[in-house]
Amino acid sequence: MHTEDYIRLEDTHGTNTYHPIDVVIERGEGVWVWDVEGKRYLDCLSAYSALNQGHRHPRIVRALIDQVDRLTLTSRAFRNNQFPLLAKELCALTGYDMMLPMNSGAEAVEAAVKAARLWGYRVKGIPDGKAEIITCGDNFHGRTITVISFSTEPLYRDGFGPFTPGFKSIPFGDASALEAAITPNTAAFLVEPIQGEAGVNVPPDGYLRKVRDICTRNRVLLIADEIQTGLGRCGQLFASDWEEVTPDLITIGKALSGGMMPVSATVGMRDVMGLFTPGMHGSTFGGNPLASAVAREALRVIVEEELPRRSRELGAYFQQAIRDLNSPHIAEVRGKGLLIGVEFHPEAGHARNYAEALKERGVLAKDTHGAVIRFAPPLVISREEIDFVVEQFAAVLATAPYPAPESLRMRAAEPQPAE
Ligand code: IF1
Repeated sequence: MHTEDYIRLEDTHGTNTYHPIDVVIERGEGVWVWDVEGKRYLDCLSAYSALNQGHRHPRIVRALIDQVDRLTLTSRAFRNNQFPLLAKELCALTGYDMMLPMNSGAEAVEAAVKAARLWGYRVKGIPDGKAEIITCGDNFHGRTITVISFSTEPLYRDGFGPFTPGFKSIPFGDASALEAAITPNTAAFLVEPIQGEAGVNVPPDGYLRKVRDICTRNRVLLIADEIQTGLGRCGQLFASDWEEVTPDLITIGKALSGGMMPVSATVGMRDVMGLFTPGMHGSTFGGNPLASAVAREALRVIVEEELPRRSRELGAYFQQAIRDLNSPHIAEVRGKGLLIGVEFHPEAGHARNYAEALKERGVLAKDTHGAVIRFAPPLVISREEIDFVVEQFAAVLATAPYPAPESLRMRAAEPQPAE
């Protein structure tokens, strides 16, 4: 079968929830992937930062194979010998007392919402059913009904009501808006340290420090969603570390398994996570021994291969190399570590055109919200491989008409396709 055969099958039998770049990948190793025609590409998306350790990191593959040959699943009705070790090691690494294991990122966010509400009622004394959680405009935290209940993106919400109540939205990056939105019934503030899906939106310096102080003064839990920004992606273990902020709860996912399988967790101190008692939460696969063994090795790789430091140093190098292109098409280069967003001027045309052109030159990157291309390669990328990406990007920019013809402009009327 060829590329078009796979595309036809997927479009016939797979629900149409994405507008993917039409490359059919069959093998991956490190930063490279190969399509079914044998063509090689450098992966600059890392499955939305689930592949910080690169495709099929040998140590994580080995951990997967060793564990799958012994035990894959017990459910939490019984105990296993891997989950306790993951719990201990994740808490030691993050500095928290307890963790709740889940599978998808959205499930970790849902668990954080439940933990915050439980704390609001049991500890803060909010009247039952009145807990409020403050979230940010342009957020992305997942696709479940409760999580899209606080999305501000019509494309993610329309047609799926009625929604879960108890959420209030404020502008991202504005600490005074948080102070103004807090009421005696506010249990928590949920925020991404950098908004990934919104287009790599970096808040003003000091924002996280300010919201930390506001939450502390008002007895509001600070929940950092580090599912995309965490585990080295932004140049520190967690993006919150840049401002030396310690959230009350952190959600973690994606690279927690090195891209092997869905593994997520919500971590926090005992005064919050200790409120859960048997029967209050659960998951068939949450904390399974296979996921636990894989996650333990995925974390060891992040620490021992110094991926946060690599991300910090190579991210600065990558951003500067793009800025040095001095392209008239580019309005801004932003981000932290190896989470980089390149925003195009409207006259440069839809970012999708640049993603398609990069694919033709062996680089896989993805546009988001029409005007931004995200460059987020695995953190194991080398300087020479970054140079390859920049060279292809320079060649694409050199041949892209500027201003772009009307046909290539952002079609604001059309909803921007989901990721
Ligand atoms: C899609 C992007 C979207 C996340 C943050 C929770 C989750 C995500 C900060 C939920 C997931 C993924 C989901 C995927 C595309 C991608 C994404 F932001 F990374 F670009 F959608 F916005 N918190 N992000 O980024 O984790 O349940 O998916 O494991 O849904 O299209 P999940």
